[in-house]
Amino acid sequence: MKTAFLIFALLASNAFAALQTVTLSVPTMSCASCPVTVKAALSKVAGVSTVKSDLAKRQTTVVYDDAKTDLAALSRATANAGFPSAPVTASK
Ligand SMILES: [Cu+2]
Repeated sequence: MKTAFLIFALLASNAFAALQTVTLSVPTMSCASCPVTVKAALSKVAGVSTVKSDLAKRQTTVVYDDAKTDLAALSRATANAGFPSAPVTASK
């Protein structure tokens, strides 16, 4: 029963794996070089395809493959670079 569920979950996650777009609020971005650091950190995460930072809004929009990474990993990446972040919106 458990194994069957696991196999189903694996199949389902592959079938529905898709690019996700999330906007992260990065409140500590304060100068022109901050978004560069944030972008570099996010770009290193496997599965991330596009990173766009908006310094004025202190937000970064990330396009990622949800089969390879997740929101927690993205937040961890920015936090490790010195910029804690939190999702503003998440859409499919
Ligand atoms: Cu800065």
